[in-house]
Amino acid sequence: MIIIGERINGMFTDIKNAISNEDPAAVQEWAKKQKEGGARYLDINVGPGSANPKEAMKFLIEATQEVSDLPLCLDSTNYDVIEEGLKVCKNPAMINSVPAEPDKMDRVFSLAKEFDAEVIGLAKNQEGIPKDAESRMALAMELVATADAYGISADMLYIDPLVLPCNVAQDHGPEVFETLRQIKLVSDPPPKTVVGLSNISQGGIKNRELVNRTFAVMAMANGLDAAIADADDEELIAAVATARIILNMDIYCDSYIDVFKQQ
Ligand code: THG
Repeated sequence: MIIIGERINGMFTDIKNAISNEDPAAVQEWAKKQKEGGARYLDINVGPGSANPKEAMKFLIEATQEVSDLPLCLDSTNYDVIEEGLKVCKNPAMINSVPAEPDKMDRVFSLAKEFDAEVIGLAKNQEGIPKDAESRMALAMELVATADAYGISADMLYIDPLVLPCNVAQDHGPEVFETLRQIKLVSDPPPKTVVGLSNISQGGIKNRELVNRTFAVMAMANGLDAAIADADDEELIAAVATARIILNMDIYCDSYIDVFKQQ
């Protein structure tokens, strides 16, 4: 499973302060730390309530790229902010994200084509996030078909079935796993899959890291390809590396956790 480091996000106080003080230190520290932890992409999110989100996005990207060559996952619901970010990315990026809504898909898939970017498509639309796997699948299929019409092949697309906190939406868990399984049957090649892992334990759940880790390996067993996650959680990384051995995705060697981090 590919780890997309979640930590460069203005939802965290140190990153929020870095933006308002235009001080890149915390951003760069997290860029380096997440790569060392095993992240293969870095999520970049200016957070809620940024006064100038376009400038903030550019600042975070430029700060990150001074110390890291990892591809970036530009995380915003404001597509002008995404576009501004794509212009300053050195490597092809990932756009995070687009729901299955025609006007938004038009904007995002056009940007993806222009900038050769991968795209995360969300299993939601104007009506919100459906509960059952069937309805999530209908939205996934709409995303795959629309992307194809814009010349974006399924392997450039990551479908996010959308993970909700298990203390408020416990009944969604099995539906998410079922969706992950069915997505691989949609097309050949199939789209990839991604989740926001820490969502599962948001909102005052005890043992957050254990909940995240357990969800991660269960989702991997159902075919999950990538997760926006805490690359600084060594036990999560160890569990993911171990699940890859058990699922026969990597060759066993005694130092497989170190090997996973360096891949
Ligand atoms: N899908 C996609 N993108 C996403 C998400 C998703 N991007 C954002 C989010 N969800 C994934 N990233 C995070 C980052 C942090 C947390 C959860 C998900 C988190 N933060 C602490 C909290 O809320 O408790 C903040 C603590 C603090 O303020 O210090 O858990 O689902 N495509």
